[in-house]
Amino acid sequence: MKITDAKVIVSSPDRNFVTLKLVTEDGTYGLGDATVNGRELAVVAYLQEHLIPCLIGMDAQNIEDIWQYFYRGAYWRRGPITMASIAAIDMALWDIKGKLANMPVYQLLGGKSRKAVLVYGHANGSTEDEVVEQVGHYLAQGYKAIRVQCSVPGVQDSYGVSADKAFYEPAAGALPEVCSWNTAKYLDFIPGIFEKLRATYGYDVQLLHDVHHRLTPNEAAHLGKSLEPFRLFWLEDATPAELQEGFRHIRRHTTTPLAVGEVFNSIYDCTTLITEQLIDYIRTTSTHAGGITGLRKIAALAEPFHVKTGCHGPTDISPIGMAACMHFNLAVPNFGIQEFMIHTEKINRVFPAGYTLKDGYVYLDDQPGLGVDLDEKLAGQYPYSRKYLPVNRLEDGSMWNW
Ligand code: EZ4
Ligand code: CO
Repeated sequence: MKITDAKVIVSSPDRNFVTLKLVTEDGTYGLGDATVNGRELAVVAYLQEHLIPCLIGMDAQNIEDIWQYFYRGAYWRRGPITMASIAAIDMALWDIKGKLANMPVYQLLGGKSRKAVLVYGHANGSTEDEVVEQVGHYLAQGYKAIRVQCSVPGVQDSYGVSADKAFYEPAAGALPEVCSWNTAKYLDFIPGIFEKLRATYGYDVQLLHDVHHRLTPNEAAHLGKSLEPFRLFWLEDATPAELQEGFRHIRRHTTTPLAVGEVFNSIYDCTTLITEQLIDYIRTTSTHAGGITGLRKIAALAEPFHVKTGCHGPTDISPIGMAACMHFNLAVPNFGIQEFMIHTEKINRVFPAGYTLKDGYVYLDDQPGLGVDLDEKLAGQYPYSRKYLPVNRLEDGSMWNW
């Protein structure tokens, strides 16, 4: 079943998305997500100039071989741009295989290991009271797990807090917004938020928090300890993880569960973290870590080491990337949780998707393939516009991690 056509579609229905469409000789098509927030056109060039010329004429049925061809065959391996490009091809090929087999992709991955996918929502607020109210709002909608972010008094533009409560989107502007950071103020403030939340709502709801790479391992260890009484589901990205060994120190000092890996793009980014059992959840996601094939390799490594999956799922993952995660989540044995952000109506019209949220779980319908389409005509009405993620500086002006 030869691949006869490949097209990269860039559109911006409320935010930028890069979508790959592969067509086979019998007219079957598959869709893949290649969106790298703030660096979109680098992936477009990589796909158009370097991968698509090799892809035309290949047998769409050989998913693993095509994955290996673009991974091993690149000479310059790994990296977010390469792996997002491979991810889009991989997703489109799983979509095609599902359509050819007349089965949803999760069936091809071994079938359902659970009835539905547990997801977490995002409560954020500028004050403690607002956060408490927002958590209540998510509980009322049936969410079982909620990530909580709050503005830190004295810190301008704290991560994860936005005016639009349903749709958090950090990418904006003609140039990167400059945020500020103060570790001492943050460490002082955050445990009180969780104390208040437990006092208000008890321990039945799962609470999560994202540090967004802002602490050193020692500071992270301290925060993990101070949060222990409030029994978080996880503490995310406590420190940057280019140095995987950095997590040894955090792990030794706290029982707060640790999650990391949304910016990872390959299994080699997490071998030490997984095999030394330094984390509890691995956050690699389909769009950024080589598609469903990449995720399966990482999850298989993680399974014997008691590490569960917790795929990244912000608004910059398109409904196609989200569906790829959902099929994987339904089938993978060591599933933990899935991050889930509601896309806007406009996005959902461009990408009509076959998954639905109900009472804190996402259900997949039984459409063949990934179950997401792309309205190309509508997508064409929303042209790309350059957007950047923010950057972060300390109060003395030093660059810090956003
Ligand atoms: O900052 O997706 O857990 N979620 C996150 C996200 C990321 C954005 C970056 O593109 O950390 O909000
Ligand atoms: Co995160």
